[in-house]
Amino acid sequence: MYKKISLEDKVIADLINLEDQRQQDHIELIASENYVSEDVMKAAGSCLTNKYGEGYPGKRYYGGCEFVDQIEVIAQERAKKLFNVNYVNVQPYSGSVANAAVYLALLQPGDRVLGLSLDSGGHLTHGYRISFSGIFYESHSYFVNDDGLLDYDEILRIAKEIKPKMIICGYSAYSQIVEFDKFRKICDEVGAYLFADISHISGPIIAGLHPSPAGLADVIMTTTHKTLRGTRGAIIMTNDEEIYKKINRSVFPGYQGGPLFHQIAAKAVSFGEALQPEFLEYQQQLITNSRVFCQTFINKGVKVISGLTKNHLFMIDVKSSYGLNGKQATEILSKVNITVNKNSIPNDTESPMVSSGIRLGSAAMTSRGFQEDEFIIIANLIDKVLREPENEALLTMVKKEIAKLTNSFPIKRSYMKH
Ligand code: DSN
Repeated sequence: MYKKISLEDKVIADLINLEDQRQQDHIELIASENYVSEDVMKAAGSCLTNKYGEGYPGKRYYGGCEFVDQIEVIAQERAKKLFNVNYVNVQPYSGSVANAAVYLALLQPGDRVLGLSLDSGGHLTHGYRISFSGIFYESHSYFVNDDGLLDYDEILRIAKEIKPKMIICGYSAYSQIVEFDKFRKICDEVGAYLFADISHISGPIIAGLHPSPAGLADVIMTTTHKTLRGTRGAIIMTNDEEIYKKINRSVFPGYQGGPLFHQIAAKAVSFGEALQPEFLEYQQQLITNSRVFCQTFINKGVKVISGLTKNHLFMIDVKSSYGLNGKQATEILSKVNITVNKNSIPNDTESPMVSSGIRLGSAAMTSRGFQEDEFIIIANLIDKVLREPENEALLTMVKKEIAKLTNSFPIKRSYMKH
């Protein structure tokens, strides 16, 4: 049974326990967050944090790796099975470092890359000017169209003009299906590598609820802590042995030092959970919830970017819908214990620190057991609060409603049906 943490360092223990309470008391709608099982947390908090082992299983620079070697191989095997790929590197510390390693493996500094722009839903590491990807590479962008959708003919046109060495697909804030087969064709036409960053949609992909890039993309990267519901970190996958060798060299010694074996073990545990039938049910519910949540806003005339979502997330244009910017909307919702993040929207005139949108996701609250009814209630409460942000009586009432919901749906510490 999960208990509050007790440490000799009371200052840090108290702060961890306060954060735990915050997580219990808030409705978590940040699309990239989730609640891992207690088993995942135990592995992440284990003695493995003591171990160094630069290199790869069977080829380490340090002794004493007989058990961590086995753990790393199990993590690789489980990931291969989940994603139906031939080779997996499970060492990346984070998605951003993993993406940097992919660039290093496939490109030379200054090479051209083509990714979705940040305000269209792309990621910083997909070519944003102040990220390594925009600093060390010549980055170009494609954009969503006026309906907030990818336009594959337009992407092909840009690709022919730019002639990138690598095209990146897979996003942080795109709610529609990514057609990896179309991207493959575009890459074949212009002679580019296809790199799929599936961090947000890896859970639905595992469950067969979104097309998979396996067999289409040259390299696939996913973080492990979003819809996949594992510990924080990332993995890089490919079917090409030569690319795999380059990826391995780019991760270590290219960008990283010693692998974080406690995190690799925690990844392995979460991959084991994702191989269970309960995980597929979770993914199905997460998408059902997201669609109902999104539809409730659409029914109220709220401007949802790209229309009805097809995955676990969607974005609302809070400026045109409520006359608020994303920063204000985030702060107001936080007052009633609803956690979201501000997000740039297509053609945003505000800076990313302010933005005109918010991004909403269903992954975390679905893990707590929310179903359609609860997401409809939450959409109604969010809508009320954003329409009348200065109505203190309303905010107090909503906060009480939120407390009822969070008390009725405590954070689960195991997802297995025993
Ligand atoms: N920060 C992640 C997200 O929220 O989508 C991406 O890096």
